[in-house]
Amino acid sequence: MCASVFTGIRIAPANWSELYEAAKRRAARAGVRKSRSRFRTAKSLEEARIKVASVYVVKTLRDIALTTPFLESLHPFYRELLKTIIDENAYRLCLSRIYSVSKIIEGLAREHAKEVLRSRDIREIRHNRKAFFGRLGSLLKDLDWCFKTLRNWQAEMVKLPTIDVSIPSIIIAGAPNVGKSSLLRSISRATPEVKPYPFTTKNVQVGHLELGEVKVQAIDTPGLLDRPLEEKGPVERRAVAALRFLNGVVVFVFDPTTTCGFPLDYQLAVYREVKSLLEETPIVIVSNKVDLTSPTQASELVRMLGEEAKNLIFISASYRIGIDYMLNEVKKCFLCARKS
Ligand SMILES: Nc1nc2c(ncn2[C@@H]2O[C@H](COP(=O)(O)OP(=O)(O)OP(=O)(O)O)[C@@H](O)[C@H]2O)c(=O)[nH]1
Ligand SMILES: [Mg+2]
Repeated sequence: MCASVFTGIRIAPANWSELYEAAKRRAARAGVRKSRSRFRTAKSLEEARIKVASVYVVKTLRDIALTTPFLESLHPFYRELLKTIIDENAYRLCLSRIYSVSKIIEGLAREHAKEVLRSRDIREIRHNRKAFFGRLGSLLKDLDWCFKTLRNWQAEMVKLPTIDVSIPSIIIAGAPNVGKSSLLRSISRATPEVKPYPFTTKNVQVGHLELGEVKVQAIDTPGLLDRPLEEKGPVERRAVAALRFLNGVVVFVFDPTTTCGFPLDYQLAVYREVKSLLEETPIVIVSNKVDLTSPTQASELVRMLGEEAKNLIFISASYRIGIDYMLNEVKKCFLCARKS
């Protein structure tokens, strides 16, 4: 399994003073070899304090700025996923501010260390050291909002699933509560939460399986509502990201029993919308909850789908009915997609 693009992130401090105090503690522990003159020892000591504090802060700031992924360097799927968590402009701004402040601190430390060495008496040495820590404090204070905001986003980012964008995916989509997570459970080793009410799944979730020789991943997505893309909230946009940017086959799930709480014409509108999002990704349509479905409900779905009903597969995710047949159809789609 590949490592998530969001692992190894340096988490931002809880607030500016956490970083500032840590730098001061490190500076206080700095030691120098004593020279014969008290004046020279004081100079070396204060210079060392400035160095130790600045090296620590600069490294921390750079680690935060450089290990938190740049939007542009991410695969479009992860970029879209990240956009459901962050405010794009603020994210870019904070990362670039954190980085530029690290450069300012570097220059400032150099300048103040020189001032310390140029000092004519002990009072001046201390004054220069204090001036450095004062400037350091106010620069970090200005980053306080960025630290807090970034830290909250990072906490969400590390929870995002590890999806290998280079291997084929079975992307399970549909209206809420139709049985998507139950289907993921029945075809893979994943154990996502299944509940008898809508909006249980809030994030994309991944499970692994083999289709013959081929290793694939199955992606369960949050339920989609019939509303335009611009009106979709972050949870739905995660499903859209998977549909638009992952390679593979989409399995669209209908629930003709409507025990999911969404009438068939509503589910059909969601289906049409999903199809419009897909460019070349093949789509397999399944009618779930066959164990509960009456003949009237089944024929109503067939009627509504018209021509497209010829490929409809009746399954039960809970009772594993029709699942092997469905997987075989999915496999055929993978093979077709690879040939074309
Ligand atoms: N009888 C029956 N119930 C099913 C079947 N598949 C799923 N269910 C039930 O339908 C309800 C919703 O199932 P989930 O798998 O959580 O549905 P979901 O589409 O993932 O729901 P959201 O994540 O909220 O969008 C649960 O009570 C399941 O037990 C099935 O094949 N037969
Ligand atoms: Mg679910």
